[in-house]
Amino acid sequence: MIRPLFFALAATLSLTSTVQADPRADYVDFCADCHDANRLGGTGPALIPQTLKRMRGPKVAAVIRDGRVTTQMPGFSDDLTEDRIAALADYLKTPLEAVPPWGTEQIMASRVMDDDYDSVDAPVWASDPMNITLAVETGDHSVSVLDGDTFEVLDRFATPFAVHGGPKFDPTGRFVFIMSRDGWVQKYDIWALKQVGRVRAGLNSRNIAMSGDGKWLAVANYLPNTLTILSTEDLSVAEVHDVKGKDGTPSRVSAVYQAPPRESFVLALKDVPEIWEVSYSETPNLAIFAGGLAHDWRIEGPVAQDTAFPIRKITTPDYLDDFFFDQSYEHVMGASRKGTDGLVVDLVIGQKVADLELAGMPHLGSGITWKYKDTTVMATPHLKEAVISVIDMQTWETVKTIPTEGPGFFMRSHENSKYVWADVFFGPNRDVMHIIDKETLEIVKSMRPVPGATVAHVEFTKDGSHALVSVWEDEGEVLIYNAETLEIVKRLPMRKPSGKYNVWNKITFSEGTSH
Ligand code: DHE
Repeated sequence: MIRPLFFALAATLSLTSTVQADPRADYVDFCADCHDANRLGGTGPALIPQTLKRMRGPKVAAVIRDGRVTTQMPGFSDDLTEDRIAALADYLKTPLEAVPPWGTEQIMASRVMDDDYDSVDAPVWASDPMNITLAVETGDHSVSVLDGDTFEVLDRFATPFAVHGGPKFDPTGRFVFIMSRDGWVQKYDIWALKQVGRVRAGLNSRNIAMSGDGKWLAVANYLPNTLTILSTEDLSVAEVHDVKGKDGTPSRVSAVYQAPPRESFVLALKDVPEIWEVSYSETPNLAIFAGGLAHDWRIEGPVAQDTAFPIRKITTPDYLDDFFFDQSYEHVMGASRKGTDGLVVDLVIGQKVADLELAGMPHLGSGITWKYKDTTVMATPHLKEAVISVIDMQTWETVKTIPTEGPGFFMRSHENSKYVWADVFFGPNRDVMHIIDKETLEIVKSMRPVPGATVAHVEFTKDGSHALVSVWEDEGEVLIYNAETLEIVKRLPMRKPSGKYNVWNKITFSEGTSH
């Protein structure tokens, strides 16, 4: 990074002087070049509390002082005193005084389509296209494209900074869309092994959802309080909805999910006790939202069929942050903000139909289902309690609460596997992976593949024969297990690998994976 001489001189002099810390000035001198004058990100990520809150304790100050290895972020310990570093770190954690407009015009201006991208007629590789698996590596913000049979790495490409949530495949499994917390959406062509383009759909975003017909991508935003709907074809903006509850209260969007049989997106809202359903049907059929609820519909934006996304707002008895759907997508399970219980809303009638016993802050987004006796059960880990809840999806009763060696984040299984894999993400036993028998609901094995290292998040191959487990460390790896014998058959070195996503399991909505 080249800094004008007078800045360097001024900074060096101030090390020994008694100059009062002025974090705003230090931001302009040392950070703005890469992170933008408004702190919303440039070549470096956004430096706002919404992004930085994940870096707990003194970590922000440590990055300013020491930099980040293998990135372009230098350390500033030669330029700034400890006091000034601490003041700058505090400044970055204060909310922006004003959020700049980020509507259609700004989003479209951010869009970059790659000049060197050429479409191909067939994959440029010979692997099974349905068994491709992506591994997100958060250590250096990249994705590895794996052949699901040989586990050969076909490509490794750069993503935007800090990817969150599952990448979403189009229904053919050829294109994948990846979102970062700074609101960037990347389109990548798996056949061509090339990025197609990127667009910044929000300033701080949560996750994305693909419409069942593959035409639209919905982006849930915290900043601004909007839902952005993009065309999957060219990442152009179809609509940007201001998100305001029935009484006009603006709200952040906690998450957006697709409900393919309903031809809609379903939104969890952070600041109003409502569930929203946004139709992407070309002929929105109000009859499917039976029960005289047509008055809940509101057409916003242009009325033309191909650009209007009608919204239905359902009032809920509580704020719901996180969702899980049954396979029919009629019922949505929601976790209450208090983290003490949950409820079930029937989307057809727009009403709560059951309460759920869910203490310990369930992470419903990573819940899974399987056939159990004569019913279907759903299981979810809890972020604040060392248990897994197993719930009957017909009666909504808790079938079993399975004690674990610590709170977990992710769970996975596969139709062809008799086991559920559940990590222990928090606490001293975060190196443990539990194996649960789907019939007995007992933990049958607790594995510690790399003692002391966090192991988390599992994905299966298309046929369920192998399970891929992340060793979630800077110099980490993805361990390939034989899913039957539970033996490791291969190890792939990776940089802090997080989620893995198999094309087939995702596009067929396998019951063993999150949707
Ligand atoms: Fe996630 C998925 C919410 C923190 C890694 N996370 C999701 C989803 C939601 C969610 C709603 C499902 C959306 C989807 O995939 O489309 N996550 C939240 C939070 O509210 C929480 C607790 C706090 C926050 O700051 O956002 C949170 N999540 C984290 C992390 O700290 C993790 C471990 C590391 C990171 O990268 O930020 C993390 N979340 C993930 C991953 C998925 C995810 C890897 C996708 C899982 C999958 O298999 O689909």
